[in-house]
Amino acid sequence: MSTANKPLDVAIIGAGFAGIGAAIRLRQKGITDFVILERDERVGGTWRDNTYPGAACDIPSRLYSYSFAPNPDWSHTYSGSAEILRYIETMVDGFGIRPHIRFGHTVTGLEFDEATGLWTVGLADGRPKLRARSVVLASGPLANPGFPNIPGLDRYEGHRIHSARWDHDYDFTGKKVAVIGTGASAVQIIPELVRKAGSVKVFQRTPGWVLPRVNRRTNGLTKQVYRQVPGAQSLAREAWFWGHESVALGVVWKSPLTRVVEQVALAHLRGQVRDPWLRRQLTPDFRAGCKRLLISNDYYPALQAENCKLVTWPIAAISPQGIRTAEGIEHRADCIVFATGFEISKQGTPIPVIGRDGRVLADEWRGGAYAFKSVTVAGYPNLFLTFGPNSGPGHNSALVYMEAQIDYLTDAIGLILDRDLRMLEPRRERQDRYNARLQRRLAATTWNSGCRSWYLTEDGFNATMYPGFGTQFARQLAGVDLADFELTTRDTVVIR
Ligand code: N01
Repeated sequence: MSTANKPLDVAIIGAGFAGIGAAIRLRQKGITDFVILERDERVGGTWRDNTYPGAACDIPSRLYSYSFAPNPDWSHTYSGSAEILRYIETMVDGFGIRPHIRFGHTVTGLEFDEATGLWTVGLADGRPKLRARSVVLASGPLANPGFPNIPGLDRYEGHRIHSARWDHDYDFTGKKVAVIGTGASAVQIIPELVRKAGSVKVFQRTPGWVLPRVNRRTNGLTKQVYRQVPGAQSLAREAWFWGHESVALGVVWKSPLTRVVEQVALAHLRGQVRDPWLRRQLTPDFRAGCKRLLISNDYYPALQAENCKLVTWPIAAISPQGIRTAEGIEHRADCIVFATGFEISKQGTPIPVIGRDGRVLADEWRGGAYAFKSVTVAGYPNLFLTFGPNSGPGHNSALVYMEAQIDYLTDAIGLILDRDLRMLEPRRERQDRYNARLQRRLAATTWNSGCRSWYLTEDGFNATMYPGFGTQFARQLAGVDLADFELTTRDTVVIR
């Protein structure tokens, strides 16, 4: 591995699912001169950070994993966060990735030097800068907890916990707990809290569409089949993939099938909630799919437990003792759980990125982020994004999308090294054409149908989701099309 002085072939930022996956694919291509820079002391990203009670994936594990690292031992259809973290750690050791990881290395910024074709990677805590021919920015969109902008937040004297930084030492027994938020994290946390706490008040701003979840334990015989029958795991994965792919028609696009999804969710609500007033409070007023669909069998029952209460009055302020709602009631709470999502940089970059000619990516993305096929950006050669702009699925596994991005970017990195390129950069006109088409297609999707969600900027620009099938997303990334790129060799020859 290189020293700080000798440029690396690749610097990967982040040891979450994406960074680890990219590292595995690089090694499989014979590229070994790379490091993974990880700010924490452990791998796992989202699955290291989200350890709240009930944390689990709402996509089946067989599909929420890499096809190149199948796991016959998933315990359930939908696995919990600890099991997913174990899966990531097993990959790290099984594929020999651990020696590449530099823990406790926080990246502070990236700057490209056109003369040498190298990125300089700034590091916190006085560590010397690194240089690398290519950078994979795999820091993840859901890395930093987001707290709401509610007056009085700083004056609260009780205990506060964010879903993505759970405090396992806090004893909820007998406590008055307030939960702010009713998104994907909240619906997993609330049933667990209701079991432990004295009382739970759930502060809902917008009710979501909730679909039933059928979670089965995988028995020994099935695991045996997965282990011993060639192709059994990939067949099961394919079945899950196509099952999810088929719901795109109702979840991604506004179509008659969206009504079918809504009817299934309403039947679930009617089946689980008897009280018509509560049902009304829990009925969404936006199209299914617009916000992330929630998958839960125990959320509605938890809300109806004796010690739980749904509060739908808007929050006016947080007081030293609890939460004050708009009608003037103060709800005292020993602890506030913020299930309020993440700080997401759709109009900026997680760290400063300076490209060719001193351009600043955050400035270019001020109106909303964009890229070429979500992975590369004109003006920023040899930089590769995972979970970049418009790479999110609404109906299928993020890991399928991630794998497509990783294969694409590792092919491109292979090209840079094989041809000894100084710069590989997407052509701006191709990038513009790609995004113009993408935004036209987004207009017909459920996400752009008029609800507030973390997918959109304040102005309603969708820089997050990919408007299509997973198959289309993967196909557009199947192999690097050289016609999309400007390649510059070391002696400044531009290959057109
Ligand atoms: O966050 P969210 P999350 N006053 O942003 C509410 C992934 N994930 O952590 O809807 C009152 O979805 C906000 O209300 P509203 C998944 O991609 C995956 O739950 O904006 N309420 C909302 O209810 C997901 O999409 C899994 O009106 C306020 C909640 O806080 C993403 O993570 C599991 C408020 C935030 O919901 C984020 O999910 C969990 C305020 N001022 C998460 N501000 C899997 O299973 C915010 N809220 C894979």
